[in-house]
Amino acid sequence: MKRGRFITFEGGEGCGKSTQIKRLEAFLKEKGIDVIVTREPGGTRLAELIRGLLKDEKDDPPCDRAELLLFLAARAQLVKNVIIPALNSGTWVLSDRFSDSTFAYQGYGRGLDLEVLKIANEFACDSLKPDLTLLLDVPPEIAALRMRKREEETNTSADRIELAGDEFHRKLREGFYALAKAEKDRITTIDASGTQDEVWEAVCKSLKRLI
Ligand code: Z5A
Repeated sequence: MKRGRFITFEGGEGCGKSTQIKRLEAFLKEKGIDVIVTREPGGTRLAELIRGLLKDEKDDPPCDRAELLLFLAARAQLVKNVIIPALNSGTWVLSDRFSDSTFAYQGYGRGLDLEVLKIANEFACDSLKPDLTLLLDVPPEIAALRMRKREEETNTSADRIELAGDEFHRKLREGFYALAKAEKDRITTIDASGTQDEVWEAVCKSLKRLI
């Protein structure tokens, strides 16, 4: 049995990950490839409960270290119960965020020690690494416009993490650039400020080495 491929999508909020993942899922299914989509935090019952705590707890919001550990607990559960079994059975896994988000948000964004994060993250995900990571890069102003439009359309409001200020989002973007620079073979950066079709074209191009 050939192991499935593990592809992750990363970037700041509103960069268009979910939109492109849906397209890729449909594209792979059309090619006859078994594929599942997961998201982080989330993807199992326990991890979805943790997601609720992380995004919406306003009365007793997690401190930075608690936030890190909650993300990692959700990841450990998802990796063990969903991702590894799927990959071992030959199914491809597309994940809306994975470890790079922890380095970008909790490391570069919140300022937690990157070396500690590395060890803790490897423990949580049993050293699993994506075969390919697509970093959708979009200027924060464009992302903010998209998010506002979506909030109006769906009548929702920004969550606890989305409410972090401009300085946080600047550090976050720089963090993603640093991660991409350090792992050029795994992480492909895509300009995601164009139309959905333009971004999809770039996604397809970067998939060539896997398909
Ligand atoms: N987080 C963390 O801190 N540490 C971690 O380890 C992990 C996560 C794993 C999860 O939030 C939060 O957890 C996230 C990081 C943190 N923090 N924040 N904030 P989430 O899962 O709720 O949301 P998200 O991951 O940030 O994604 P999102 O907001 O749902 O956006 P998206 O998936 O990247 O974009 P989208 O839904 O595809 O598109 C957004 C809107 O733009 C939508 O209306 C689309 O129709 C539109 N769109 C998409 N593409 C385009 C283009 N090309 N042009 C114009 N409009 C577009």
